[in-house]
Amino acid sequence: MYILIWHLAPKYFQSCPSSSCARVRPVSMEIRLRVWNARPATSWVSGDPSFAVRNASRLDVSQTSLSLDSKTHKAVHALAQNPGSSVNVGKSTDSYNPFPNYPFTGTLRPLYPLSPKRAIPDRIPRPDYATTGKPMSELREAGQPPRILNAEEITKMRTACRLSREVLDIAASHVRPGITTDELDEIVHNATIERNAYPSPLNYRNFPKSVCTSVNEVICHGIPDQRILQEGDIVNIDVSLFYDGYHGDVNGSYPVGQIDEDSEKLIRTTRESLDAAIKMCKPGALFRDIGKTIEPVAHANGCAVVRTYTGHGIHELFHCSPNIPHYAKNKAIGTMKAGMVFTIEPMLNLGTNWSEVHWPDNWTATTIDGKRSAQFEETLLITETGVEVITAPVPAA
Ligand SMILES: [Co+2]
Repeated sequence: MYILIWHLAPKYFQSCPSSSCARVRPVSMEIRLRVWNARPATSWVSGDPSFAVRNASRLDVSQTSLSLDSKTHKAVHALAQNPGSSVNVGKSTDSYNPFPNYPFTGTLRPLYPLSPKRAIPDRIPRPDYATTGKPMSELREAGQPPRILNAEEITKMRTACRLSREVLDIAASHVRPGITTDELDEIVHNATIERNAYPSPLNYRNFPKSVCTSVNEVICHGIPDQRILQEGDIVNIDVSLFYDGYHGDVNGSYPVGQIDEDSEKLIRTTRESLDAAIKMCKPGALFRDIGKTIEPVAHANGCAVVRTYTGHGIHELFHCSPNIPHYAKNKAIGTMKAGMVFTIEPMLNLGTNWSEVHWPDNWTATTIDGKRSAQFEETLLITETGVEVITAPVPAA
C-alpha cells in the first residue's frame, strides 16, 4: 500500500503582532491523503509537500497528535484512516496527546506539553491554596450557612467582579481560529496580574493554569494547552480572580469563526437559561427554584442540564455555600437574602445526556456522547429590592 500526502495547504493564518506589518503566517495546515495499491506516479504530486510535513515535525491528526519525526509511518497511517480530515499542525514542535489509550468520547484531544507554571509577582496577595493547592479556609467553613456581606465587603466584591469581567472580555476578544488555549491562558494571566490580582484557578486544588478553557464537548474545567482553536469550535472561558481578599467569577461561551446552527442554538439557549434564572432572584426566593427556571428553557431547545456542577457562594472563599443546582426538582436548601453573593453558571449539553466523564488529567469534564456543551456564569448580589449582576460589563462612559 502506498500513502501519499496529496494536498497540503495552509489553513489558518495569524497576522504579525505589529500593526504596521501586513505579513501573515500559517498556523495550521490542511492535509489530504490518497492511498494506492501500486506505487503512484510521482508526477501526480506537484511540488514536494512531504518536505513541508517533515519540517512540521509533529502533526495533530484529527486532533490526535503524533510525532512525525519519530513516528512518520504511524502518523501517515492514522491520517489515511480519516480521509478528508483536516489536520492541525501545532505551534510547538514537540506536542503530543498525553493519554493516547484513553477512550475519548468526542474528537477533541489534549495537546501537551503544558506550558511552564506562570509566575505571580511577589507584590500580589495570594489566596491560602496558592502554595499548597489546598483551600484550607474553604474546607474549614464547609457546611456553614451562606454569609451576609456588609457594605465594605460588598464594595470589595464589586471590584473583584468588575475586574473579572474586564479580564474575561479581553480574553474573549482574542478568540479566533489559530490561537491556542494556552495563549488564552497567558492573556488571562497577564491581564489579571496587571490588575494586581491573583488568577483564582492557579493551583486551586492543584489546577495547573490561570483560567479554564473548555472546548466543544468539554463541559467545564478544561486545561489550557497547545491545541489551536479551529474554525467551527466553541470555547468557554471561565475567569476567576482574587483581589483585595475577594474572588470574582464569570464565564462565557464563544464561537470560533463560523459555527454550525446547533452550536449557535446551544450557546443562545445557555445564555437565555441563565438570564431567566437571574430574573427570579430576589430576597425570599428559593435557591431550589433556580434549577426549576433553567431546565425548561434547556429542554424546549433540545438541551440537557448538567447536574454534577453547581453555582456556589463566593466572597473571601472561592467556593462556599449556598450550593446551587441548575436542574429541576433539586433539593437545594435556603432562601435568598440581601447581602448574599453567589454564582449561577448553567452548563447545557446538546441532546439528552447530562452526565459527564473525566479525562485522566482529573479535571477536564466532557459529555459522555461527545456532543457539545456550553456554559455562562455571572456572580450575583442579592439587594434589598432584587438582584444585581456584579460581573456585568460596565457600560462605557
Ligand atoms: Co464558578
